[in-house]
Amino acid sequence: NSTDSLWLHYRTIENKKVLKDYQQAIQSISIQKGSETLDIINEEVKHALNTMLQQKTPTANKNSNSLIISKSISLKSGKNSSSLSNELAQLTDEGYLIQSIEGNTIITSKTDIGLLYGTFHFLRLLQTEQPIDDLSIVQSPKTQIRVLNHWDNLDRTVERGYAGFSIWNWHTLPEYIDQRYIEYARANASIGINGTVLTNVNANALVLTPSYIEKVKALADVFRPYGLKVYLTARFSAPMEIGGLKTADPLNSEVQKWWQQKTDEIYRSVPDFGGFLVKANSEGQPGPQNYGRTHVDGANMLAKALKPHNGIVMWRAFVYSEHDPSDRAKQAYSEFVPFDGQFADNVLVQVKNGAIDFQPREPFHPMFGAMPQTPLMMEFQITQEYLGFSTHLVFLPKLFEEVLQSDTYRKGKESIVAKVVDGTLHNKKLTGMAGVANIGTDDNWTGHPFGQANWYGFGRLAWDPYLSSEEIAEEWLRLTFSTNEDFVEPMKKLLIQSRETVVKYMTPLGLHHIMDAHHHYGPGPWISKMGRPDWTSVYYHKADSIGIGFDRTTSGSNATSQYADPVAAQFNNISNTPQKYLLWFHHVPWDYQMLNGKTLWNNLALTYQEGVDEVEEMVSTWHKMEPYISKLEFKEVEMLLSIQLKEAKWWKNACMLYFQQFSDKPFPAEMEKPEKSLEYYQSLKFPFAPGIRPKWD
Ligand code: BDP
Repeated sequence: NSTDSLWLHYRTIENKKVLKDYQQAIQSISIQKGSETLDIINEEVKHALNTMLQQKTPTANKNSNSLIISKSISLKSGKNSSSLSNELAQLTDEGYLIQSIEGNTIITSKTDIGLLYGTFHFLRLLQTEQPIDDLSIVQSPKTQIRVLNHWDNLDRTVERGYAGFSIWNWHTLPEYIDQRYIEYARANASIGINGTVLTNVNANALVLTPSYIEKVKALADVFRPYGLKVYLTARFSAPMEIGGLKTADPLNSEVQKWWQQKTDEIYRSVPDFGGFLVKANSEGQPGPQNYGRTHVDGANMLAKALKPHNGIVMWRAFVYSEHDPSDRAKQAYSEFVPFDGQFADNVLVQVKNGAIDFQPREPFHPMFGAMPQTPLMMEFQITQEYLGFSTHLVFLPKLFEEVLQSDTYRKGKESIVAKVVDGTLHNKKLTGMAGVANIGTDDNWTGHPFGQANWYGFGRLAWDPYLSSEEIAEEWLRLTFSTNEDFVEPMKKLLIQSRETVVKYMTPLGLHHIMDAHHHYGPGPWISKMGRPDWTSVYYHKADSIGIGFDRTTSGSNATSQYADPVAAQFNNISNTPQKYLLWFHHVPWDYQMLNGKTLWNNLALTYQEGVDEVEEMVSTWHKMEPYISKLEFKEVEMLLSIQLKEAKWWKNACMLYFQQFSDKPFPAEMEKPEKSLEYYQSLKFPFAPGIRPKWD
């Protein structure tokens, strides 16, 4: 199966002419030696060339047609290094050059890791069959912290995980190094991911005890030569739970000392430890507010302990209080924006892409651009908690791109979210992007073979938030399956469309959070009794006899006022609000006439129907792909698509029947009639739906 080895399959070059060109261009290789990372590069290149070019490329220093991989400082003096000095000066420590010079191909950088990234870039060019005779590539990552967030528990269950158990086998660590750890590090390095938070944000303090630190060290040692740093989640109450203190008050000197000593202890084992990720005072997690202190007090206390070691704090902004009756969409902004400028300089505030929670579609989070003096880090969810788990094919880079390209207007036009994330909008030194991982013990790593594209795409966008989702789709398809245009073109179209499709059959026109409670599997627009109103669906869709949608304008919750003015004005005005966000910002009458001249009710029905029809198209496209895919994978995806189709219909039927109670209108003729009754859909229960979840919801 191609997907067992992720996007690093290194198939023999399919196109005969291209193969010949490559064989011609790479007649010998010369790769620097002398460190673990350089050894990894040597092995990777040899293995890749053997299989892709079907030849054993000799190691020699020929005068031309050579592939030379060497740090800039060790490049043979002479034309090579001097002609590159301008380009070299532009590189960050992780950056690299790939240049064709006098018949040779030279990959160079300032550091071993830069060289590793450059090598993977070059191999990607071969895998995707790009010309390599006139290369002039200068690359540095646009963000600094490019991390996966594993919501992995110490018992190996994964919160919102749909690809098996956690790949961290705490039981057999530190002695036993699973080959998967190495493959994991290699895959991340190949797309430029440079950090991993091993543990769940709903944290367990035990990971900070000596016997776990020893295991963490073993993982860090494996990851280090791949440029991958280890981070941990810090449970705020750890000083009490494992430290025997009576308080975790961040202003208490004993507590401060405890964290300082704990941090020093971690660094003795893991000298390049990255730092802590913290979920505090959110959904039952402890935090500084338990002691009447603020997020700043909490974050800065940890930052101080990490500072001497160059560690960082990633403090999450995903907060909403049970005591705050205001619109949940407003709460993170209200709590954090007043603190702008008060966080220590090694703190990043980690913000989810939207203000509610990883929905199939959300407008960008209003915090982006609103804290000019605080590094804000993007948090995307790669695991598909709200997008069909690992049975639905949804290409997330399209969603990520939509957010990154959104214009915040914070400094006038073109103040897009990508510029907040890469720090250029407000000249930030510390920048980053986090992705909640979709990785588990499944053979294909991500449950759905196409889930790999989301891990891949996250990494590529963390490196360069300006990449287009089309580019990423094409790259991934070519790397993973085939470079045949008859495969790549239709499948690229399918991937790009898949995100809009899921929005259409789950939450069209700005609807959100109407999935079933707890597991979030399937439709549950009727969910109305939960521990808190903002855990119900009715809180979000507000359907009644007049219409549907959440009024977040000035006449409603006024969440629109958290956006910069042209954006706020746009969202406040129903006729200017993009239809994709209509019900996010407005409570709209069922008869409201939309751009196509049809009523809201009919548009709702037609959009759900389109979602279903588009999954049908996906199925038929897939059937044409059989010649390009292994038998097993073809079958797997075929089965998964049939689940997706069944569930798309389920979403449409359940939601339309439920909303019909309020609209009291017939379904338009173009909508296929539901097969079952509303009572039937409401009676469905799924005790086996995967993805362990916390007690609070
Ligand atoms: C929600 C998940 C929950 C997480 C929470 C978070 O349902 O499992 O703990 O986000 O991000 O999406 O902290």
